[in-house]
Amino acid sequence: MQKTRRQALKLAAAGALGATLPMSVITLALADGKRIAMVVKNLGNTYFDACANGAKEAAKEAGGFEIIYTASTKPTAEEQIQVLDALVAQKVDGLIISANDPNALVPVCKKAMQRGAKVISFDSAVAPEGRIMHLNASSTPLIGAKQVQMIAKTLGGKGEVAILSAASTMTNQNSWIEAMKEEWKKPDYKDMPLVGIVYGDDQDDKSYREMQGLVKSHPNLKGVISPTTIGIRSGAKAIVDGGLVGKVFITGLGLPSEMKDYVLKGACDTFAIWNPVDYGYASTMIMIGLLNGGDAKPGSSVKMGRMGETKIGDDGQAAMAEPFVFDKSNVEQFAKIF
Ligand code: RAM
Repeated sequence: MQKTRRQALKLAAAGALGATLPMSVITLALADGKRIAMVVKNLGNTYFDACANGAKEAAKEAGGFEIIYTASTKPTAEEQIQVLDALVAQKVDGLIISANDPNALVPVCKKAMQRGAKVISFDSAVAPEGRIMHLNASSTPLIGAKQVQMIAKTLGGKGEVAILSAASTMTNQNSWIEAMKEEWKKPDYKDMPLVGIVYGDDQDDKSYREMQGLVKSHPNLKGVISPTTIGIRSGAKAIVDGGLVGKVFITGLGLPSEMKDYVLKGACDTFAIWNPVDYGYASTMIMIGLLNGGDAKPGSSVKMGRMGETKIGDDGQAAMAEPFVFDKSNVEQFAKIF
């Protein structure tokens, strides 16, 4: 990169990003090579930190790419659009987005693509008009069904169950909840009714309070499914703090490193997740393929480096791999990894 261009970028970065993004981001953004921004739901979520580690691994393996890992403080569409706008102004080459709202992000994503950037989503999808493709962690029906099956196994198929989700606008949690409801239609679950859905907005304090509220408003509640790593860890904490171990069980999608203690204490019997490092890696490898001149059309296959290949469906979506299930027998081993 020319020195003058670097200096211009430095000024633009300081003006456009200085208020929103941490200093390290600005430094990385000024390095040579194509710049890929991984824009996640919000900062301070260890799940996304692991995804970013995978993204950096992919960039290093491919060579010639820089990763800008960033997000807003709060997981809202409004703040996320500001972060994206700043990155578009800074002319990043690629955007890998986990959306706080599928539709609200479309205009800024379209603007990025009109200016020549490649845009894909992972984790929580942007609506089709706003991205080239979306990479799901795993099959949506499978993730939904698995979570209902896990709580049914813990409860022996009997008792009231509620869902503690992230924000009501988040694409991934909403599609998993739809898939859970499909599974719930089976006669196996006739004695295990779904009694409520609440939203913790992927904030620890709100998720904790929503969990306490569920227990209060449903005195016969036996189980909670939380399809978010923030929700499940906060819900599990509320079970332990509230002396509810053995009375109420939580399951869902969690990180072994954050759920280990709650599994050992008995607040959670079993939970699931895919490897977030692999997920960030796979998404970045797809972006690198696009930046190297490849395409990602429905019906074609895209390469994900050491994660193999995946076929894109007619809806412009593909999936990475199967989720893993954790319990007492393996949680400690995986807690060392993610
Ligand atoms: C939280 C976020 C993320 C989701 C995981 C399972 O970290 O909501 O989007 O995929 O949970």
